[in-house]
Amino acid sequence: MAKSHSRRQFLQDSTAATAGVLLTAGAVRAQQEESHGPVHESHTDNVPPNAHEHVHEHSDGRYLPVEVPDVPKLTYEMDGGTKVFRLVCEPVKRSFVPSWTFDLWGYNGSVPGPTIEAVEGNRVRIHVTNKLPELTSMHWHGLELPISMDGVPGVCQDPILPGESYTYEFDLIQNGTFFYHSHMPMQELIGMVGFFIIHPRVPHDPPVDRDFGLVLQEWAVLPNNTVPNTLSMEFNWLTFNGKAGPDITPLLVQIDERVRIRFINMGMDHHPIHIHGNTWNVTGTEGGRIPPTAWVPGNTVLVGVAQARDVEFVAKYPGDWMLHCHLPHHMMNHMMSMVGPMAHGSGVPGGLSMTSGMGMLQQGNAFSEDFGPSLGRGMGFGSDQEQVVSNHLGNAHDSHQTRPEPVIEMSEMPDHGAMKHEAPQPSAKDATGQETAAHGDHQSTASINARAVPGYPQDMFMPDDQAYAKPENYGLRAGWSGSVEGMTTLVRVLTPEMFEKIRSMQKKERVPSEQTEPSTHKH
Ligand SMILES: [Cu+2]
Repeated sequence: MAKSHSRRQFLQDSTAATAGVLLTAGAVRAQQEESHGPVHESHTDNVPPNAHEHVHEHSDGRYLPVEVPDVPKLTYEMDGGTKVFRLVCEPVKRSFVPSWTFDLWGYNGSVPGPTIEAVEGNRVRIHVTNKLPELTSMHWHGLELPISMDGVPGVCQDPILPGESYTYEFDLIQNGTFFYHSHMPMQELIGMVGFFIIHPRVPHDPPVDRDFGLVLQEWAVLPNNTVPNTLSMEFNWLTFNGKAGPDITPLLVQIDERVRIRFINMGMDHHPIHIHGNTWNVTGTEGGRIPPTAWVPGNTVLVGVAQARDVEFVAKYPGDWMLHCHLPHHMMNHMMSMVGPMAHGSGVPGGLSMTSGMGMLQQGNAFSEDFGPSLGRGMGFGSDQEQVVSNHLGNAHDSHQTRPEPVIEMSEMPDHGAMKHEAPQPSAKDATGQETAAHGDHQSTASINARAVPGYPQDMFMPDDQAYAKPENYGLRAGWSGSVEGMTTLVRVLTPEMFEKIRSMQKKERVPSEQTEPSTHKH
């Protein structure tokens, strides 16, 4: 803490005095390392984090850029005193985790859309081009602007038809965490949202050393589909920045740095975002900065739909701290709603009906006799018909002597592999040379008579560190990936030595990693 404070004090005295603005340690380092001015985005699906860590130099001053892992920044050109941005609405393919690629809609080849950063007092012009097969429009969520710029089709403007463009232009009179999104609700749910960060003209006190952004989204993808079902009210993929754990790039900070994390939520659920081992203050909402006297300490912040929340804390404790939505189902990947035998190792008895898998209505409308009580919120396969099944894997006579024998023996089930354990090779080494956990065979981690215990199985621990080996994950404990799924990532509080080591690994890997993930989008 003392170190951090003195460093900030030093910067305050030496740098900020001349620049007229306070620059933090990270910004100074970035300024030294990276070239100045906007760079053109590559629109790759997996942009290395911090690839855009640089300080813009314009007449409006400098700011510490927000790091939005796995999402590119939107670049701009200057036209006189106006910042000119270009957004293209278009279909996007996005992998939440390797080998699970989905058909979404987003902006400039990215879901969520690229991050807009500007400064309070800026005038911005944003050209929005529609390359979707249907009409759209853009809403600037939380911004105070002329009604003609508010982006609601019909109410304030004509819709932007396929192939057409619309130009928005307005002054930024606020600062804080905002977002942009299509004003078509179903387009919001298929991905069309992005950060709109407005930095204050005078940095907030105390300044932060690291500033991160996470976009919260959720998806319902039926079995054997790649297109999210935007009608669903149940969700089986939960993402930060268009990635699901363990594929979300962790947030890297150094011990004693002051950290801000910004969250925005565009989905159907509210997410209680929780951090382990640290206490933060909620310092901002979608309405901007909260006065320090009204900051609320905590370790869980409820980020409601359409809300933004900023939290800040000093990273005092070294370690890899979980940061996750605490809804249990939001801590898992490709969940399928089902009643009956859960499967570990043998797969799910799928294939009865694709549409029944996530509770799509099949027997009338939402208010019909069948669905009225649940308002159409079906539970999916197996919940709407009586079946003789057991919720445990073993011999039914072991614990449920009055219950009939299950009609389906696990050994007879076809292996669909949907929930199959992906077992890493014992003693395998990942790309960073670390030993990976030898796990995978679930039977080996359960007690001998596990199948006789009603309720078994419940755990979903399926580590596969090798699949997620990258510089940002260097040094994590073997088996880490087993506990980082869904809307879950890590805040890695690192020693300066470890931090610099990972930074240098990132630089070495930047070019190869872009080559191995070819972009399908060329602009
Ligand atoms: Cu959640």
